[in-house]
This record gives sequence, C-alpha cells and structure tokens, in this order.
Amino acid sequence: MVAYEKTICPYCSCGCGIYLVIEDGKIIGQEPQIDHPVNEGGNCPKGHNAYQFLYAEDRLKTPMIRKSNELVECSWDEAFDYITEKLKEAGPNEFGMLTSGKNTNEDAYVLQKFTRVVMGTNNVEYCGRLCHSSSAAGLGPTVGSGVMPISQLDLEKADCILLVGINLKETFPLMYMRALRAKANGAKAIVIDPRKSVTARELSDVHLQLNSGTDVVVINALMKIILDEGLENKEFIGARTVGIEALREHLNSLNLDDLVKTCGVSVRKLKKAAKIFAKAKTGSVLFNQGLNQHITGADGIKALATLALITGQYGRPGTGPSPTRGQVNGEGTGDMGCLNVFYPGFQKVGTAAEPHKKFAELWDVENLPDQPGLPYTKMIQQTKYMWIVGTNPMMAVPDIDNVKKALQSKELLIVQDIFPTETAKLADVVLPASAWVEREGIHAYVDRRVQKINKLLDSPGEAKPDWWIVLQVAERMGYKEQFDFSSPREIFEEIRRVVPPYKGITYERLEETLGGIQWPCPTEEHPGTSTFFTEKFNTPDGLGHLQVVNYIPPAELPDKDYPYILSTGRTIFHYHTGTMSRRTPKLNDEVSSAYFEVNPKDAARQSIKAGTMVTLTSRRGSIEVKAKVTDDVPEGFVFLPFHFSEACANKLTNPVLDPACGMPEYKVCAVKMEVSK
Ligand SMILES: Nc1nc2c(c(=O)[nH]1)N[C@H]1C(S)=C(S)[C@@H](COP(=O)(O)OP(=O)(O)OC[C@H]3O[C@@H](n4cnc5c(=O)[nH]c(N)nc54)[C@H](O)[C@@H]3O)O[C@H]1N2
Ligand SMILES: Nc1nc2c(c(=O)[nH]1)N[C@H]1C(S)=C(S)[C@@H](COP(=O)(O)OP(=O)(O)OC[C@H]3O[C@@H](n4cnc5c(=O)[nH]c(N)nc54)[C@H](O)[C@@H]3O)O[C@H]1N2
Ligand code: SF4
Ligand SMILES: [Mo]
Repeated sequence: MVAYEKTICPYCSCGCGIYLVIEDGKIIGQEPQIDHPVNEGGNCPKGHNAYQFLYAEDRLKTPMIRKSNELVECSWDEAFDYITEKLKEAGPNEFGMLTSGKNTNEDAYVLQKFTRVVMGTNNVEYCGRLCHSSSAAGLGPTVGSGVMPISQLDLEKADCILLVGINLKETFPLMYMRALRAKANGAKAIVIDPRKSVTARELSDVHLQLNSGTDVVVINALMKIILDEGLENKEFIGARTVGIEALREHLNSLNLDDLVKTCGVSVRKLKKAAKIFAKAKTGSVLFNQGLNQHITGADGIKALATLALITGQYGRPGTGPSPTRGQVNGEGTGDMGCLNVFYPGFQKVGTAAEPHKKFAELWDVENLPDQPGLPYTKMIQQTKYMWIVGTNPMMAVPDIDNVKKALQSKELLIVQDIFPTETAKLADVVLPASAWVEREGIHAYVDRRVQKINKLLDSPGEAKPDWWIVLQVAERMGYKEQFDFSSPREIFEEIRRVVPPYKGITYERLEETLGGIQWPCPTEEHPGTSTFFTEKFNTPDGLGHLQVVNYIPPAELPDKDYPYILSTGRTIFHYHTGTMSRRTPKLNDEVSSAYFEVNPKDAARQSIKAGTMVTLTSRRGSIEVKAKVTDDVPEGFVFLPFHFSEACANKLTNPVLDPACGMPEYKVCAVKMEVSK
C-alpha cells in the first residue's frame, strides 16, 4: 500500500510542506506540497531530498558507554543507571545542558525543565545563542521583542526589500521566492553584504558592498542622509518613538566622508539606498548572520531597528526588521526556555516577575534557580557534567581545539544525536535519538508559525524520541511526579498552560490548519497573530526607543602576519555541520568537499589557481582546503563554508564574544594563506 503523508521539511525555518510517499513503512519518494501556503509547490534542493538522511547507514541505533576508552553498545537500562549515578554527584552549577534547534517544542520543554527542576541550574542553552542572541539584545531595548514581527507570506507586499547580512537565495530559498515576486511587482532590493553573494548578484538594485563588520557605519550613514535630506517619517517619529533629539545630535556629529572611508561604500550608493528605503510604502527588512555574528551584533541590530523606526517602517504587514532564525525549530526551542536567562515564554530570570517562583509553583517544586546560567560557549568551558542533545559543538563553536580540550576533560559527557558526530565521538555515553517524522511534536518556524510533525515512521534500532529519553532519567533521579507524561500531547498540554502565547493552539487545530498558526494565539478561537506592533511596541511605555550606536571595529583585523579577513557561512546544498546534508547523496554529489573562495588578484599574488590546496592559518589553528577563485569575494577577504569536517572552519575562528549577548564573531578573523606543500 502506498500512502501520501503530509509533513514539514526538516532543514530550515521556512517550514515548507512536503508529501512523503510511504510504502510498507518505508519512504520511497517525496513531492512538494502544492497547497501549502509557504512553498506553494516549491522546495529547494534540501527540501527535495529531505528524507534521505533518515536511511543513512550510520544512524545511531543503540545506546553506547565508553569502556576502556572505547564506545561499546549497551542497553538503555545500563546507560540510564550510569548517567543517574554520575549526575547524582554533580553540584548544580557543575551541570550544563545543550538542547537543539532540531528538537520539537515538547522535547525542548522537558529538557529545560529537567535542567531547572532536577539539576537546579539555569545552565540550559541551544544553538540560538550562536544565531540570534544578538537579536534579543538589540531589539529588546529598541522595540521590546526579538522575534520576527511579520508573516513571511507578506514579504511579497513589499515595495522595498532591504537584506542585511543574509544570503536569502541560498539560506531561505522559499522566502527568496517571495522577494522575487515582490520584485516582479516593481519592488527595489537593497543588499548589504561584503560579498557578491548570489542574492546580491541576482536580486539587488543597490548592493552596498561594505567592509566586513562595518554595518553600524553604513546604517549610521543611511540615517544621517535621511535626516539631513528630510526623508524621515516625522509623524511616526512623533507618535511612536522617543530619542530623536539624541539621535539627531549623534548623527550631526558624524562626518559622511569619514563614514564612507570606514565602510568602503560610495556616497552615491548610500544616497540611492537611503532614498529607496525611506520613500517605500512597505519596506521589508530581513537580517541575519552577516549582521549578527560580530562582537557588535547587538549594536548593528539596534541601529537597523532605529533606521526602520525613523522611516516608519514598522507595524504594517511586511514591515519591520525581521530576525530570521534559521534552524527548523530555532524559534520554538527559545520559546520553551532553552536559554540561560529565560524560563518558558521568555520570562526573564532576575526580573520583578520572579519567574523562578511562578514556575516552582506550576511545577510543584520547592526551589528553582534564580541566577542566570552560563551561555553556550562558556558552558562548554566551565561545567564538569554535560548533556548535549542535537547540537554539534565540535564543528559549530569557534576555536575547536579548545572546545575539544574542554569536552575531553568532563566528568561526564552525554551526547544524544542521530549520527556519530564529531562531538559524539568524545562522549562517555551516546544516546540514539529518533529524528523528524519518527516522532510527533510541534515546531515554531521563522515567523512564529507553529506547525505539527506527525509520526509516520518507526525509529531505527532502539532509537527513542528526545522527550522520552530525558523522562527516564528524571524518573530515576526521583522526579517522576514532575515528569509524568506519557506522550508529546500531554507535554504540549502543560506548555499551553504555562506559556501564554501558545494557549489557544491545540494539536487538533494544527492538524486542521494548513500552514499552521502564528503565536501569540491567546484563545482557541483566535486566528493567531501575523503582524506585531500595529499600535504599540512591546517596550514598557509602548514606544520605539531610538538608539545611538557608535562603531567598534571587529576584534581581530588583518595585519602583516595574518593579512586576510576570513569570513565563514553557508551554501545552498549543505546544512551547518553537514551531519544530515552530507549523508544525502544528491546534496553531497553537488558539493562533495570543502572549498574556500578567494579573489583572483589575491590568488595571483599567492600563486593559487582554481583547485589548488591551500593552508589557511589563524592564531587558533590551521586547515588545508581547496581554492575556488572568484571575484564574488573582494580583495583581502576569503569566504569559507563551515559544513565540512575535513576543513573545519571553526578551527580558525575567533572565540571572542559580543559582551551584550555572548555571540561569537564568526564573520571576521585574520588569516594567512600558503599553497600547501
Ligand atoms: N543551505 C542552508 N540554509 C540554511 C542553513 C544552512 O546551514 N544551509 N542554516 C540555517 C540557519 S540556522 C541560519 S542562522 C541561516 C543563516 O543564513 P545567512 O545569515 O543568510 O547565512 P550566512 O552564509 O552565515 O551569512 C549571510 C551573509 O552574510 C554576509 N556577511 C559576512 N560578513 C558580513 C558583514 O560584516 N556585514 C554584512 N552585512 N554581511 C556580512 C556573508 O557574505 C553572507 O552572504 O540559514 C539557515 N538556512
Ligand atoms: N564558523 C561558523 N560557525 C557557526 C555559524 C557560522 O555562520 N559560522 N553559524 C552558527 C549558527 S547560526 C548555528 S544555528 C549553529 C548550528 O550549530 P548546530 O546546531 O550544532 O548544527 P547542526 O549541524 O544543525 O546540529 C544539529 C545536530 O542535531 C542532530 N539532530 C537532527 N535531528 C535530531 C533529533 O531529532 N534529535 C537529536 N537529538 N539530534 C538531532 C544532527 O545530527 C546534528 O548533529 O552553528 C553556528 N556555528
Ligand atoms: S526552503 Fe527551507 S524549509 Fe523549504 S524546502 Fe528548502 S530547506 Fe526545506
Ligand atoms: Mo542559525
């Protein structure tokens, strides 16, 4: 019997609909869903080949424990007994939990609850720290909320699309489809990116090809031009913002020629972009890692939101700077409280609301931690016991050699994944997890769009859903009562009770609603909320707070010894640390090995040709990688995707963090290059 079953793509946060073709319990093919509002029959290459990784030969199928320095198979009972015995020795601040942007909300909720209730610490994080922590830090003080304020579907209403540090065509291909539609209706696109990314090349009317890490300078210049030329939206500024005098004074003190010198973009282009954006009726703004992943990520976002405020580009469908969280459940895992300072529903530790008291009552425990936990990268360095679920720090975190040392020195390292990742290889205990359609649960996609994944397949071997695994350990640690759930549905019912924006969402509604429901959704009759800030912002006084931001250069710039800027990022065919996409033959055939991009002039200077193996060295380490010579990258700048373990980009990157949010500066460090011997 062949069945067509609906599901949602497991890769990026667009959340495209897919039909899986299932015969006798095995997926034999797939089709994009034509009636799904996000993708309307389209899928990108990852989506088109989404199910193949499930059948990779080396899926983890059995728990394993390290004995005489080797990982050997064991039973679930043996693994749980070992973990429980060890965790009972751990003091609260000695334990840390890393959860996953691939978790369902139900998984994420019980993982953070375990950390807080059983281990007594707020040391719980996920890849959101490495991705959009700067959005919360930048948008919080400005507009009061760090999530996407619109529906992705409304992007096609824009008459101007401003893309800052986001390579939309390769990283959110189905949102790119909407940008193309807007362009077909006459919209203009402005792209701010130091590279001629495919998005810059194919979409932009104006490409502001700035020097790396100078976004604050470009945005200050745009704002200065707008105020000097009287292009600001005076009515919006008067009615909905505070701080225009201080902003004006600050921008008056800056000299446009100096700004141009620092950012490397001409006055002509800046003026053109400023006019298009300020005059747009619907100015959409998407930003991502090119803006975020700097020691000044939060500052850049504050400046960008201020630019949108002074031009009135907020509060209508399609408008307002949108952080584009990229992982399939990058939004939901954060919503569930897998961050060191947030209880579920972004209830902040240390505020007058005292969420630790409220949750202690809801969860029926005496005490819960009231101090912030450690952010992701510090947790790796500063805890003795770690449980890592569905994230791969041995590839994803800067300065890998130091990550390795820290992970190797743990009293206990548990890694729960679907593959034997670089991180799993260092574990004391490896736990095999069910993936994607092997379990049930909900995800929140980029625009707070909540959709449900149904269980369509059995897990391989003895693999189990993440939520089930943590429940067994909680019970053995003596907390059966607080973790008395027998299904994701029961966990979700608790989520609805304690996380107000999810209250009106039910499994039944999600099963009936094509394209999901956008939170906040306060009642079961409520249709969900697509546009934020229509009348007021989420700040205490309801106003947008214009921010004065000064430029701070990246922490490590080129010098005589390390003369090139290294920037790291993504390509369309691969996903992050490659665990899934590199096990997908059709994707891996497209790009099967590591490469980096170098400008023809730099290549000529260093006798590098297309395909030459080159040694890239930073102050942290060295890798060997094949050259791709292209003028898509400017002189003095090399671009290296971070998907490939054979040339791990994070061996080179700088572990320095944005002091406002703990975001690493993945987008700028200094390297030298030599033809490999
Ligand atoms: N194919 C694919 N898609 C993905 C992912 C993936 O791994 N593969 N990951 C998902 C996830 S979790 C995320 S967070 C998103 C990331 O999505 P993006 O942020 O779009 O991806 P990146 O390639 O990291 O960086 C985007 C752009 O920033 C530019 N950039 C570098 N430095 C600067 C700078 O100083 N200023 C500016 N303005 N731009 C700069 C780079 O040249 C690059 O073109 O993608 C999601 N989608
Ligand atoms: N140099 C550099 N480094 C970066 C970035 C960059 O631009 N440059 N970007 C950063 C960003 S934005 C992000 S989001 C992070 C991403 O960093 P990670 O989240 O660490 O990257 P992934 O490869 O997506 O890791 C997800 C893991 O979950 C596993 N998995 C999949 N499904 C399941 C499941 O259902 N259960 C369990 N238990 N495991 C599962 C996968 O096998 C994989 O090992 O990387 C960051 N690192
Ligand atoms: S755009 Fe994202 S969600 Fe859609 S098919 Fe591609 S990877 Fe999947
Ligand atoms: Mo991300």
